[in-house]
Amino acid sequence: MTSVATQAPAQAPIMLDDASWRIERIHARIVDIPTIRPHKFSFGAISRQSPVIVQLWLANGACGYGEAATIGGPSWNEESPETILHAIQNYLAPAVAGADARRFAAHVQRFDAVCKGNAFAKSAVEMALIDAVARSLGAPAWQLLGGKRIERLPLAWTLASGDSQRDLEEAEKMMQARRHRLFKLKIGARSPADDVAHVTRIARGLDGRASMTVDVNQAWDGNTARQFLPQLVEAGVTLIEQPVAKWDVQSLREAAQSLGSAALIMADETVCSAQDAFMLASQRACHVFSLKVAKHGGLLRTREVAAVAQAAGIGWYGGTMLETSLGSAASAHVFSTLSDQHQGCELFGPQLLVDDIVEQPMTVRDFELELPDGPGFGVVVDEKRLDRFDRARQGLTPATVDFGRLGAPAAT
Ligand code: MUC
Ligand code: MG
Repeated sequence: MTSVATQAPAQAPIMLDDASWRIERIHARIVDIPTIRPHKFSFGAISRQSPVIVQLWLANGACGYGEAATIGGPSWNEESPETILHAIQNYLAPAVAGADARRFAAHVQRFDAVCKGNAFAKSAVEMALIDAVARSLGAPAWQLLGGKRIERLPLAWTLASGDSQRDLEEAEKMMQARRHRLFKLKIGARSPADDVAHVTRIARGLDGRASMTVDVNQAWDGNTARQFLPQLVEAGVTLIEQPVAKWDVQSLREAAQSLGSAALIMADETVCSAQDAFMLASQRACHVFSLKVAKHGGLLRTREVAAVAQAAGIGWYGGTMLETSLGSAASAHVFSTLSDQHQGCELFGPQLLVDDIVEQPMTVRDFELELPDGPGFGVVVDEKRLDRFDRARQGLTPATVDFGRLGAPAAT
């Protein structure tokens, strides 16, 4: 069935009677968009992203959009495009159908009552609610999120082709184009010694013209971290993301305490809820939180985690789950309302995909992302491109993750 979304015109009439804010319809779909090259993590490689795109219509005619992207099916965390779609269609959408869209906090609470976990799925519906209400008001979403404080953020690019020379050529291109001079290297798939050699090669090629961080995506145990983190710092790495398993808070804390001022330790997979944030802060287990709208369960929950960080003197970093410009713009709106104790952001997902689903992506100028205005998230979804990548229309199979490094999954 073709769902023709009618996006409210920029200057939608502000309907004041309550009935006009009623949630009339919610539609969700998986879209499969190839990446421009393989993107390799410690847990496997991807060659496409499969975000779930939510459309939500209000009685006043406004249509809002939300997105939840995860990586490599359920190999980054427990959620996958298929579970996200299932949770939205069968539990989250029915939980708010017919309700007043403006009651965001009440809906987030309702989501938790009907559905434990599934933060990625919840974030997509909450995002669409906020977009629809903001569009109805003809306002930028940041006005509903506390107000804009930051206009632009340094924008990181992730080097993850799996080949040092190719990574260096990519970095060179990005610096020439004045798009990126902050590079995040994915490591953890090679042996630690080979990873240190790779990082050293990249550092030599960048030759002080750019900053370098790494993301180990949980691949090292405490002993490996103890032995090899100093070598990464020696090679010029200034921030290390999730070096150990998300549950291994003691090793994370030890790394943060031992590296002192030489480099920052950032939690990613460990910090999902505000309670996780409080636990990490009370144990002084890291210096920075990677904020991601998907893993916190929405824009409001992202602000909760950021508030714990600010109270504890912990910095924040605008993380991504490699969303299209829709989810990236939504993240940019909430990041724009936060404190200036940040390490930049990595909302580069749209450039990793062969195509986007919006008419006009956000602007990148002089190595920084310009945080967008509205109405809504400030991007206009292109229905034709959305349909082109719609899995239901293409019959595409879910993205596969190359388990080369991890050994083929046991035959079932
Ligand atoms: C992650 O773990 O940080 C962010 C950038 C990237 O390349 O992967 C994501 C996920
Ligand atoms: Mg990470």
